[in-house]
Amino acid sequence: MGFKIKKVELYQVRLPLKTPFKTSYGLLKEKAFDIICLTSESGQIGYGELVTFETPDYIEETLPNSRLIIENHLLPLILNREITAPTQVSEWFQVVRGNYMAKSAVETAVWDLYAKITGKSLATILESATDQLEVGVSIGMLNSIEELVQTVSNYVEQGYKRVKLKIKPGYDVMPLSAIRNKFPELLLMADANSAYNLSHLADLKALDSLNLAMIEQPFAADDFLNHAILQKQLKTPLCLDENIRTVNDCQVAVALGSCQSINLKIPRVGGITEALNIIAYCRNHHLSVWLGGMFESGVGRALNLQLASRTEFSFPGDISASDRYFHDDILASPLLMKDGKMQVPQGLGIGVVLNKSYLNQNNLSYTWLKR
Ligand code: OSB
Ligand code: MG
Repeated sequence: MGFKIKKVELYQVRLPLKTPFKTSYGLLKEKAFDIICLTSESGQIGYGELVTFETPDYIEETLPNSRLIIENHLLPLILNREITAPTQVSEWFQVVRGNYMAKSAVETAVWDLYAKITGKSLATILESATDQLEVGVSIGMLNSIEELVQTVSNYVEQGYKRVKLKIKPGYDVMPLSAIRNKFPELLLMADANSAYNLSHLADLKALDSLNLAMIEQPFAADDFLNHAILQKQLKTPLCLDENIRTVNDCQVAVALGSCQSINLKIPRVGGITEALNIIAYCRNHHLSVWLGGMFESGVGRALNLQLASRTEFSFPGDISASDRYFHDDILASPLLMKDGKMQVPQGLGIGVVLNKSYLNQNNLSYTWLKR
């Protein structure tokens, strides 16, 4: 049974963060993102989130570029074309190089639409194994150690099962030790977002005694070799985030020994199809895989919960409740934590309902193509 996409609409949204988030590369005060709505000839609607940041500081893609790629290069590949399986879409998108987040926004919307047309929950289609998940929280750099330890305490009290701290040279062993001293048993890790190089070897080795679950992305986004050199000198597992866009990147990482774990973000790998390929590869090659985040709104967050409820994901992901980031969300009922767990949406498709009046009041909405 196939279907065709007849109409594409877009909401351009900005949600202020409750507190600014500081990383090794900058300060984020507000998350801009788009919600892409694909309507089938039967009138059903699939949602996808375009998570790309406005500045090319996490990876090279930017929000305005992603919009152009979607409009000029991706939509023409799918509009009015018979779709029988959502995996076809990622195949058609291969003629467009890179631009994984742009591809993911459209591809995930097709998966949602496919699930809705076949009358299923996307959780079921993605082989979800549980309806609730333990999750972690990612914490930006803070000005004082007291504030940091207090922030960690609050999250632990709220039920977060793993804490990730953003680090950079000069902000690493001190804040991490402060957290470790207060919480000797906490599942704790660090994320450098590429802030280090081989000249910082001593700084990185100093983290090895803190019993960290892993160190994420110390070196540059295209650097597999130095990650391998570092991994040989650390007992703490390394995790790659920015490096991993395809299964092939995982193959390189395994061949060289660049990491022991993958932070999998659906948008960073171009969508669900490649995410599933990467999960299978990790399973077969003894790489641990866990689900990362991009400050998603409810649409991307619902999908993250659904994929992360597969059996391969035992390490708590960066899938915090939306009230950890935002005052408002774009869903009729926001995704919140209950008894230390996040519920996996079980309704049709991605299983969430948009708050249309909020979206229409606060944001730009327009129709791209109508045929
Ligand atoms: O490096 O994992 C990262 C957020 C935006 C961009 C990159 C990263 C992050 C996070 C937070 O660490 C993830 C989240 O909680 O959504
Ligand atoms: Mg990261």
